[in-house]
Amino acid sequence: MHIQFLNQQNKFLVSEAEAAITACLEQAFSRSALARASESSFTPQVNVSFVSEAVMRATNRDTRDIPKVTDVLSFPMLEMLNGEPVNPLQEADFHPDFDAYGENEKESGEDEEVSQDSEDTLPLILELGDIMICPARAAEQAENYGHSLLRELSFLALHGCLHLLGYDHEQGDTEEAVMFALQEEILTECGITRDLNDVVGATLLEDDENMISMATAEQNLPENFRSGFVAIVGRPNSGKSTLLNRLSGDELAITSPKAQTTRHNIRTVLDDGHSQIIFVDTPGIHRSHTKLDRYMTDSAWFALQDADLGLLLVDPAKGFISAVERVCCQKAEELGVPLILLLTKTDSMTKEELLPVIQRFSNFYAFADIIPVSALRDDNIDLVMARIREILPVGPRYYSPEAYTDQTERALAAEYIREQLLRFTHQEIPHYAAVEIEAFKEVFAEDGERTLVRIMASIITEKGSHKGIIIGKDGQSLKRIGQAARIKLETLLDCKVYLEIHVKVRKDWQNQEAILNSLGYVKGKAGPSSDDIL
Ligand SMILES: Nc1nc2c(ncn2[C@@H]2O[C@H](COP(=O)(O)OP(=O)(O)OP(=O)(O)O)[C@@H](O)[C@H]2O)c(=O)[nH]1
Ligand SMILES: [Mg+2]
Repeated sequence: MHIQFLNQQNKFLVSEAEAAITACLEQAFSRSALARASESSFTPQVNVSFVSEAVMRATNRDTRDIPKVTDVLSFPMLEMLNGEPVNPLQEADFHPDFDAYGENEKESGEDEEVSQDSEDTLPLILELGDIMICPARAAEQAENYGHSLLRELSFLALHGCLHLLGYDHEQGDTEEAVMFALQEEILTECGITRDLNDVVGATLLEDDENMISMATAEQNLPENFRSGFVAIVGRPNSGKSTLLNRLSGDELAITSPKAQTTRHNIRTVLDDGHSQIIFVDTPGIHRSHTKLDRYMTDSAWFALQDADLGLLLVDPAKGFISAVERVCCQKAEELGVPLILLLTKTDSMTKEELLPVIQRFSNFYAFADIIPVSALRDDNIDLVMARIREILPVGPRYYSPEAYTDQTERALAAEYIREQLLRFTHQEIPHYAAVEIEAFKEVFAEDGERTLVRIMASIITEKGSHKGIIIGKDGQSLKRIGQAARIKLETLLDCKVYLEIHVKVRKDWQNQEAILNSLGYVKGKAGPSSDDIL
């Protein structure tokens, strides 16, 4: 069995527990029907990652709508029931073991690309899925139960693995009895009993320097590698999404001169080999009138709660310190999250106009820094990046270095259509509208290249009169929206796009839980994005 361990937290050194976890997972697999099938034909693989409380809370929220830290989560790759695959395994369930190829190559000293022939001869891997464990939570539980952390970590990994193999205690009393008996049996067989105290299992790294060097060494990172979440918060229209786009160098978030453009959190990862920064653009914080408003403002608070650093964006033309800024500072102080104040859109202000605003804010709160910026003119953006890198804690990566964003093409398609709605209809219309992607069908050429995407979308609006305005005389307005969105989508998707848009009236949809959920605005969840960063 292949078990890939990935340590993405820095509170505990967990490598001590790897041997015990490996033994438990191998035992669990050996009792499944798959084990008999695997003899000599494939190797099962499980990925075990250890994550911080913040990442566990965010993942639990994004995948199960529970915004709380939990001990273990599992993400199966196969549909299984009590150790047996529900459907016969298919070719697509396997992939070649490229690591084995690398080893062979190293041995033979050759340095050529993998050819089709050698791929065919590589041993096969069957991915069973991922297990995510929070050692900080495991440590609390181990203390409460009075047993070693090794026992707790092994138990959690085994519990997660049995879920991957199709055991589910939540299905009923019988299923629970079967799964729990199996857990106990395997732990005993592996000698990981409750009274086992010789091996602790994981070391709490209290000494800062020790902690950092050990955690970064596990990921082979350069010394002083820094990482963390940076929440971009502020009032609507303060320039948050424009800044995110400038930082990511892409158009991940739509922007507009109208307030409340962004409706869900958008994450992007910037990794330069010396630091990994996860930026989170958030909806503008505003007074809630509807369930959608509440969802939007909650999303911003969630981001700040999970952040290592907050960027509070303020358009200095407003001049005064608003209630939103006051609450942001108060929350950041309570959470112990440092805040950098960014005074935005400085291209449209003089220095003389800016100075009293800087003075007012610096008297008001102990910001980690106050930086005037212009995303439009690229003023001081490098300085912002440098300050973020200085302030973020030293620590290992949260995501793989290739990770980029949590926005799926489907979610971006909906946003690009909404952007044109914001552009082509007047003030209140887009505010009362949403876009739902009903179908997203890709067409591929024989060589595997994507040649076409057919998108069917609906604009949902509150009133019949709004529908009439969106469609326009002889359908002209809807046509303009569709054309402009299609051109941008073709650039994003890098192929031809057929876009069909319908307009539907759903009275009071902004207060209807079912509609909000189908649009991805799920209570307690941070947005209609993929479960993970892609
Ligand atoms: N002149 C100028 N305008 C800017 C700058 N940054 C943003 N804007 C404009 O400000 C408006 C609002 O920008 P957004 O980035 O959508 O603001 P936001 O804070 O994300 O707004 P919400 O999503 O509604 O909370 C847009 O018209 C932007 O073009 C800047 O540096 N200079
Ligand atoms: Mg925005």
